[in-house]
Amino acid sequence: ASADEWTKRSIYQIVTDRFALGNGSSPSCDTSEKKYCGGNWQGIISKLDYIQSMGFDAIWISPVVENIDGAMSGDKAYHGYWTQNINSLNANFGLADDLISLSSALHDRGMYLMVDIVVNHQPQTFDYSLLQPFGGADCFHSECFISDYNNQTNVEQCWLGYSGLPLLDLDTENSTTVNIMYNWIKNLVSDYGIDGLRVDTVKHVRKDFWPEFASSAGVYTVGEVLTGEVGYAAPYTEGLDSILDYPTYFAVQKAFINGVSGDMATIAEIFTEAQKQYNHGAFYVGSFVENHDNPRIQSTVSDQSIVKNVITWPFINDGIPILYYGQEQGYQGGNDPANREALWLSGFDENKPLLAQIKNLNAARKQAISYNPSFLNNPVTFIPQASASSTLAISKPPLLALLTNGGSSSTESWSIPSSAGLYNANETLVDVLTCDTVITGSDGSLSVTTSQGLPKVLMPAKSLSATGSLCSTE
Ligand code: ABC
Ligand code: CA
Repeated sequence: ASADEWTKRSIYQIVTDRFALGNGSSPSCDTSEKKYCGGNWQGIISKLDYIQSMGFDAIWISPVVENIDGAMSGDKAYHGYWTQNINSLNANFGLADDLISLSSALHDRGMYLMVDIVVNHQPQTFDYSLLQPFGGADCFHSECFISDYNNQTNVEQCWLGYSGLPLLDLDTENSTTVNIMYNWIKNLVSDYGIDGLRVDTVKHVRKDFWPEFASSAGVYTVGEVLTGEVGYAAPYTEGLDSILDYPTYFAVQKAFINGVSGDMATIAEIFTEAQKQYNHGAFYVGSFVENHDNPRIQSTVSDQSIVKNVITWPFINDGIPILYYGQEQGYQGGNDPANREALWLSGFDENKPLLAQIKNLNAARKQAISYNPSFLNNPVTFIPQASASSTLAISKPPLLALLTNGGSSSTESWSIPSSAGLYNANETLVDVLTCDTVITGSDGSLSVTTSQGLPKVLMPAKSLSATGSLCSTE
């Protein structure tokens, strides 16, 4: 599927080993052991109802290719990022038929499959011939660990990891190697009916490698460029369709994770830069507030009002929302590996408060897309607020999101002047997270106050369908 087709979607990110088992069992899973816990592709198939009922219509799964079987520094490759052979599959997750079944099960439901892929490196083994098809030291850049993130050649041609856990850096300057990779991705996508790719370690491969990689893939590509700088990330939106929106992720973390001491206005500044500097604006970015490489929000934040505000962000901006599995269950794991808890241990409880909110956010976005034909091409604007350090008003008609980092004991106010031109006089707006209503003033302006620091996502009553699942008026 193309980037434009993906913009309508909402993605649920899965660590395959930690989501569900095909046989329905619930083994214990100690994340600190860094071992396989048993999750597999059949397990995902068995829980597609759970994912779809939250409103997601795409999943992103861990890398699928065969990984080293042994341990590196005592750790196993349960995450899938330690490729041994790009031409075979990771048997811990299933057989080729299982992956094909997952892909068709998704397509039968009108859902998309996004697969994580790694080009940049392979783990070091005692026997180079195990690394297929690149079975020789000369297929890799010579040994040097990345030591200077300000030196782009060092970032591209030296190795990730360290001597105890080295990742051999593929020689992506060699045309034979490069062509193998272009052919591989073309075949992988067609063999398994893949609809999109999450591309790992993009900034560690020269930029001009990516355009032909993306065209060989022929589907939406979203790259991981781990940086807080919009200017550094921007050029990568030329070669791939887009990138995971890490710069805004960091701004969101700073704004909310520090509570009221964080500055909400920074989110608007960084995101506005992203809209300006990225190819296709921010429309094709993957927008997220948690993932498998960073501590979960609730590892440091306990105030549920703040959590609810943070979780709202990916669903109300220009990008494609991505939710990291376990957020809906209120998981609290810290840094890798603690943030990769087994989801089956939650019992897939569908009565959790955050799950209800996520369902509403997905429904609101879908309703906005169908109500306003230009919703997906209309960039969000931030409406200046008097208390800009603790509040944010984000407009993307018919949505207006009001966020705050004040926390559950704060009272916050937003004022939307009539000059913003958003509303008519005396118009009824519905907060789709609670179904409460507010009415605009006689000049079309809007004043809203909340007492518990909760987020609001307002939609004009006229934009909601009378019978839909979202605060139906009948
Ligand atoms: C293993 C163990 C861990 C242990 C670790 C040292 O080794 O499991 O317990 O802590 C996979 C596995 C990991 C595993 C690694 C290493 O492999 O998932 O569990 O960790 O073998 C991608 C994937 C990631 C994956 C790999 C490797 C790469 O998403 O899951 O890890 O295939 C760099 C890369 C980035 C990579 C990330 C882990 O490391 O660029 O692609 N992720 C700075 C640098 C970044 C750097 C980041 C973290 O630090 O600029 O390049 O990411 O080291 C901002 C700045 C940024 C700065 C951030 C932190 O702050 O602007 O520049 O990032 O403000
Ligand atoms: Ca490299």
